[in-house]
Amino acid sequence: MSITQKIKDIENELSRTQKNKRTEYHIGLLKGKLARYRAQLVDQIAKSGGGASGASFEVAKSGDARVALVGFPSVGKSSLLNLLTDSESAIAQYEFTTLTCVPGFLTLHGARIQILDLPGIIRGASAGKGRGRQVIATARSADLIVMVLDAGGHPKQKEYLTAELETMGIRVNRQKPNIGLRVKTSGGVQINSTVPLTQLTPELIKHLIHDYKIFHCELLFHEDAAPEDLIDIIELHFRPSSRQYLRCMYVYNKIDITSMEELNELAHQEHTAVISCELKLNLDNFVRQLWNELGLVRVYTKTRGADPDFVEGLVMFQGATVNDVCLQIHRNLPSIVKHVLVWGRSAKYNPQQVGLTHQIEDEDVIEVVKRITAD
Ligand SMILES: Nc1nc2c(ncn2[C@@H]2O[C@H](COP(=O)(O)OP(=O)(O)OP(=O)(O)O)[C@@H](O)[C@H]2O)c(=O)[nH]1
Ligand SMILES: [Mg+2]
Repeated sequence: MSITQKIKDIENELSRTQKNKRTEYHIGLLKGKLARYRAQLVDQIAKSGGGASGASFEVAKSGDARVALVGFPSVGKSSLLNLLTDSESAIAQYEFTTLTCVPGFLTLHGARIQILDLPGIIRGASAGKGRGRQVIATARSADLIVMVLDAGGHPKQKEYLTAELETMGIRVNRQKPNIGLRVKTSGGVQINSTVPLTQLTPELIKHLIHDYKIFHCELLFHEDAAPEDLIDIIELHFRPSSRQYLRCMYVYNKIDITSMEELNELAHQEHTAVISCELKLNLDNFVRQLWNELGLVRVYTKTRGADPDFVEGLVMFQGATVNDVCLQIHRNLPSIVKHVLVWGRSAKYNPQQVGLTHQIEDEDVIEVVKRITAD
């Protein structure tokens, strides 16, 4: 039986099994098995060159950030690309108009954002239907996934798409499970937790971990983890690139043909924007939100005694440190930095003298004072 079939069987069994105290253990095992088969599938695809990393669409990463438009056919992905960028991707009423990856650029607050229009995916994409695997493999390379949905579409469209991404190892808007795993050579399986575990029993944990031929390890749970969270941590232990934790923003298009009631409900969901490409409704808001979701920060540099250069700013991701900024200027710069002066949001006072580990914030100005100067 193929892995895809095995996955389908377990999914069916899970949907048939009623959740109660008696079936808890069984469900836990099924979930564990499902997660393992999914991991095997991603692995298999990667090895055959037919997916995961090997066969994403070959579009060079360029610009300060990459956004991938992912969605079912005909939801308006190409229409959105054409409105946001100066690229032209074919638009038509029929499904699967877009057959390859079409890149475009959006310049936002001085940042160059690469936007990828992708072919529509359908349910079963991760199992090899259509170009799904290639699409999802490309989405893995994005800094932000924009899930394009139809405001009047199937109520479960978001859930279905998320499941397809999950199967291919993409976790959206989620942190890596907070579980410590240390594999050892003796001592059996030791389980500790800082919170009560309501979804896992010691017996189930051991069963799941033994399936991976791990017999000695220390596990420390900092969260009330589910079986699939534990599997993620084990998989990450063996293959660090098998899971990707990506940000995702949802955009409901075609609001021109939905009722106010439906619209109101959609608009209040987290990480969500509602638009109409056809009538160009709410696009400004969408772009504003896109900027926030991307989490980019701009940094301006200045030299001693001169005004900051507000034209040529550097664009970094939130969480970047002074060290990252210096590296972007020149890879040898961090080694000759004496200290750095910072003006702006991240500074306690203006200017604040900081070291390389200082985290910068949007629109900070920095002046690098070198240990050895050229002059
Ligand atoms: N009513 C309405 N129609 C829209 C809107 N945006 C796009 N459309 C129409 O929806 C159809 C599909 O649009 P596309 O942009 O080609 O959709 P896509 O998601 O790129 O489709 P595939 O490439 O096939 O996956 C076209 O007929 C568009 O004119 C909208 O806001 N409102
Ligand atoms: Mg298209």
